[in-house]
Amino acid sequence: METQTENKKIVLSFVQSSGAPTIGNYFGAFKNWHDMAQENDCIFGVADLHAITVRNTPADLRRRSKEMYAWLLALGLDPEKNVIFMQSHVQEHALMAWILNCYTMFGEASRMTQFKDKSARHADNVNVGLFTYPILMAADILLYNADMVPVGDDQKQHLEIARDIAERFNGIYGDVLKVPAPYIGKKGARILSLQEPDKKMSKSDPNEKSFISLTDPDAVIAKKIKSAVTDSEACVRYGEGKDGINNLMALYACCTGLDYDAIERDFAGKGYGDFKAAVAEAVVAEISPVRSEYERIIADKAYIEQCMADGAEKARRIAARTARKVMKKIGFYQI
Ligand code: AQP
Repeated sequence: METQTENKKIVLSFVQSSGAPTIGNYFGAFKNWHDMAQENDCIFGVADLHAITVRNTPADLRRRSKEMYAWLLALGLDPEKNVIFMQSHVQEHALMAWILNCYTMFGEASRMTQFKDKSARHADNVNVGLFTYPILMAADILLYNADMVPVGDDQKQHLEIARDIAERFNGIYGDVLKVPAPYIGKKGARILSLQEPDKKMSKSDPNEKSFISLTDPDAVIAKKIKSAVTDSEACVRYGEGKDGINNLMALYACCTGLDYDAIERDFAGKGYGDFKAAVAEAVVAEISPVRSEYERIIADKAYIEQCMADGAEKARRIAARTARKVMKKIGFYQI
């Protein structure tokens, strides 16, 4: 996809290679990506540069990055039609991030809630990369002239700062960067932790019972859902003070397409045990075909690496053009 196809929007989204994807990633992002890829020009990236804001062993980072790339292929995203690439294979991301650092105010970066959450969780490693993460994300988005960026609710603030940075840059240099719009899917926008349902589900949560990973075997999924925190009312209904049940209802709705009224009707008079069993069955039915496809793809290293090389080449062409334009506008000496 060298240039934008007529009338199609450029849709861009990334996922960090910080662990196996969770059903939060799947419902909040991947399913929307799959739907959007049918009608738009899509660019999907594995954000391995973002993944080093927390410590990884080199072998783990390499493995996780390849695995996350394979998950994107397993979702059915077509590497010929879309650009699917590894962020670190395109050096313009780091270049553009540095440039945009200089157009971002310290105060606005300080307001990012994810920085506050993550620095509390990784108190022994509050590095500057964790702080400037949203600026690298702005670079990811702005390099590709994205019209739309489908993200989960948790990333909305980062998208807003990307828009602010683009507008500031354009205010100085003219209409250089495209200001992207967020796209937050209605269902699955925020899947919460199974153990602390006032927090979002995260793949790097140290408590493994808090998330369902797409690699979890069926029995583990059922066990994790069975031990999900609920409340003492024993009534399947969506309401205030029922974060745990609300979350399970959201998951069930994502899998079955039912709305909350229909779920309440179906489970009227039934206890949480029955409901949790139904949620587990629905989640397993939803993700097991993707997992089988992933297992097929991950065994084919040559295919994965060929897709990565093709994706990087396509991404580099677009990113290099934007970076050149930006550098020229700023006044870097060009030869
Ligand atoms: N719990 C969630 N509910 C809905 N959407 C979610 N996303 C992540 N968690 C949820 C969406 O998935 C996309 C890719 O996310 P990411 O991996 O790049 O970053 P993240 O938001 O930081 O995800 P994690 O799982 O919490 O990663 P770690 O633990 O490494 O920080 C994004 O569109 C995100 O909105």
